[in-house]
Amino acid sequence: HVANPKTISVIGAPMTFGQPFVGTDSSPALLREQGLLKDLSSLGWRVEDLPDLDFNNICSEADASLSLLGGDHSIGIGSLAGILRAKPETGVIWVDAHADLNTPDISESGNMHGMPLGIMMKELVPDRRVIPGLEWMEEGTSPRLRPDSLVYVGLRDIDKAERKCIRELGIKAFTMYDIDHLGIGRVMDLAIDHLLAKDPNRPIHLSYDIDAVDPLHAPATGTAVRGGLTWREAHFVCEHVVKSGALASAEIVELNATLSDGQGASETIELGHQLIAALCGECIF
Ligand code: 4U7
Ligand code: MN
Ligand code: MN
Ligand code: MN
Repeated sequence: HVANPKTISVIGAPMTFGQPFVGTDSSPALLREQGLLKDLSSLGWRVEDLPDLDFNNICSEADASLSLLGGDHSIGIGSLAGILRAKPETGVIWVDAHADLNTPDISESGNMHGMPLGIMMKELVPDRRVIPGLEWMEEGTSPRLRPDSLVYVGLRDIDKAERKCIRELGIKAFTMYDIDHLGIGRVMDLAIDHLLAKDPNRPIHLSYDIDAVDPLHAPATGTAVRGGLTWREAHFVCEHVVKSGALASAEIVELNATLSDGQGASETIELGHQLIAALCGECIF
C-alpha cells in the first residue's frame, strides 16, 4: 500500500565469541522462523534480506544497515565501526543493564561483549593495534565514538572502573533510578535531545541489549539482572526513537534461547521480534 517503500536491510550476526555461552548464534534464525521479515514487509518496508555474517571467514567489518540481529554484544564493535565509517556524525543510544565500556586492561571478566563501547573510545583505547584481532580497526580511517555522542538507557550493573570512565568522560547515562524517578517518557526525551540538540539531522543508531529488559520478560540471556525495563517501557524506548525520525540503524543482541526453559526462551525471542517491529513503526499512528 506504500508507493515508494523505504528499504530495510536485515543482517544476522550469529556471534557467540564475546561471552562464555553458545546459543546467541541461533537467535537470527529463531527470529526469522517467527516471521520477522514478513512482518516488516506488512509494515510497509521493502525488506532486503542479507545472508548472515560468517564469523569463521571474516574479511571486513559489517556495513551499516538498518537492522542487525545478534549475536552477543561484541557485534557492536563491528557494527559501530561500519556505521561510523559510513556516517561519522552518528549518535548512539545504548539500551542495556550494563555499560559495556570495559577494555582488555580494566575488564574483570575478559569477555568482549562487555567492551564494545570501551573499544570505540579513543580516550580509553588510543591504539587498537594492541588488541589481538582488532588491528584492522586502525587501518585507513579509524572511526571513533565521541563520549558526547553516546547515551545510555537502563543501566543497573556497572563495574567500578566503568563508573569512573562514565564520570570522567562525562557520558550521558540514564539508569533505572532515573527511569523510576523521571519516567521513561522524560528519559527518552532527554536522551534524544542530548544527541539531537546541536545537530537535529544526525542519524541515530540504537543498540538494544535484551538484558535491559527485566528478566520477568526476557529471561533467556547470558547476563540477566533484576530490576529492568517493564514490557511497556521496553517498547516505548523503540517507539520514541522511531518518532524522533532520526533512527538510521539498530541492532538487537544477547538473546540466547538455550539459557532458559522453553517458555522463557520463546517469550524472549518473541519480545525481540516485537521490539524490531516497534522499531519499524508498528505502533506509530
Ligand atoms: B553485555 C560485565 F563484569 N560488566 O564486563 C563484564 F558485570 O553485552 C558484564 O551488556 C558485561 O551483556 C555484560 O563482563 C555485557 C560484568
Ligand atoms: Mn547487558
Ligand atoms: Mn550489552
Ligand atoms: Mn548480556
